[in-house]
Amino acid sequence: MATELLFLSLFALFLRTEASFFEVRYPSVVVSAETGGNLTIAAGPNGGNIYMTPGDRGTVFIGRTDMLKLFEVVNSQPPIWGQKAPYGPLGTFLGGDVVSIQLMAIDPEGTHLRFEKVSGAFPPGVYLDKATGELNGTAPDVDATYEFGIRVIDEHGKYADQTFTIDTRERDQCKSSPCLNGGTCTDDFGTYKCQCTTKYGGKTCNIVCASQTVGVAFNVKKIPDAQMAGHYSYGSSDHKAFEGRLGSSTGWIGEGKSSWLQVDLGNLRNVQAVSTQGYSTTYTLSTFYLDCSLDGNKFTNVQTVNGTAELFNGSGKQYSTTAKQVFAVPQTCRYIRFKPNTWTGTHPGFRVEIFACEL
Ligand SMILES: *[C@@H]1O[C@H](CO)[C@@H](O)[C@H](O)[C@H]1NC(C)=O
Ligand SMILES: *[C@@H]1O[C@H](CO)[C@@H](O)[C@H](O)[C@H]1NC(C)=O
Ligand SMILES: *[C@@H]1O[C@H](CO)[C@@H](O)[C@H](O)[C@H]1NC(C)=O
Ligand SMILES: *[C@@H]1O[C@H](CO)[C@@H](O)[C@H](O)[C@H]1NC(C)=O
Ligand SMILES: [Ca+2]
Ligand SMILES: [Ca+2]
Repeated sequence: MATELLFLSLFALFLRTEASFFEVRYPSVVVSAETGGNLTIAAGPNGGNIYMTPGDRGTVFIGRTDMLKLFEVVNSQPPIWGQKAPYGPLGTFLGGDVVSIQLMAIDPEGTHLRFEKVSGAFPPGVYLDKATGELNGTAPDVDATYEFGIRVIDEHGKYADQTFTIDTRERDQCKSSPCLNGGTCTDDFGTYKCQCTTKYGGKTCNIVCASQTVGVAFNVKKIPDAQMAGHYSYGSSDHKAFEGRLGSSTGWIGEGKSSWLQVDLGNLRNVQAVSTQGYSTTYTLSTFYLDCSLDGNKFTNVQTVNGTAELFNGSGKQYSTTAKQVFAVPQTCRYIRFKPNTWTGTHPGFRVEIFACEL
């Protein structure tokens, strides 16, 4: 009895462990499926092969993966950097020069390549076209070496990295002697600066400052009304400060010597001359002083070479004549005050223009 029981229980154990749902046994070959979902295809021990052959245009999938495509990817060689792009310098470029470099790489399988920067930095202003491998742009005006790593990637995700450098050289923008009229040139980043001699201004010292109006004149009005102010103006309705513009049909009228007409240029300028016209037979300007200020608070008078306040001439009785006065010493100012000193008629009355260069 005891041996029977032992046999039965061993048999039950055997059933549980070896319980195949489906099994085909050919000598040495087993195809079996378990209830749990495992499928086993086993070839025999003596060099048994397993063949899976899809039909015409058929595919062997494992999961969703086409096995032939998978092997293509596995076997794909990484791209190869070409001879025209050896490790190292891609060239030396002068500031402002056009940079146009074709990075050369091929894929042994001939798939389409794309390019990516994986390290370092391009010169500012130079960009990589990721689809074509072109480096395009404009070289910066600076002495520098830019090192960067590029990865070229094929359609199978196989890649090769390469490090390159681009050298840039600062261009001497002073070489062409751009500063006119005795100006001194200083080379700069992508540009130059001119230190002009006294009478000249502008980027290339081409402007005669004493001929360059700031635009107070009535027909120009670059200086807005709000930038003109009068101190002790005469009368109430017309002849306000903003009417003191050269060529205006009216003008500014002051009470007397303590009056002034102020023009705010908006920024600091190299001021070199002024023009005035009287207002009418009754309101004129014979002589005047000029005050100059950097900040609208502290004013100093425009002086002669000797350091005394310069007395300028208006047109006096010839009230409609334009009287231009060029400074003996150019002044840096933002605010200019016209201070009447003598006049004919009852009150000083006049219209103005100012000549200056931008700094
Ligand atoms: C499938 O087979 C594996 C490996 O032999 C086994 O660990 C797993 O338990 C089996 N799964 C089922 C559901 O039988
Ligand atoms: C880069 O330069 C090349 C050659 O001059 C030109 O054909 C290409 O269109 C340029 N690419 C870009 C993105 O500017
Ligand atoms: C400046 O001073 C010199 C000598 O002191 C004199 O000859 C000249 O007339 C003065 N010029 C002005 C504009 O005052
Ligand atoms: C103003 O006129 C007087 C007399 O004609 C002249 O001597 C003087 O030099 C003039 N001043 C200026 C600054 O032009
Ligand atoms: Ca490849
Ligand atoms: Ca330069």
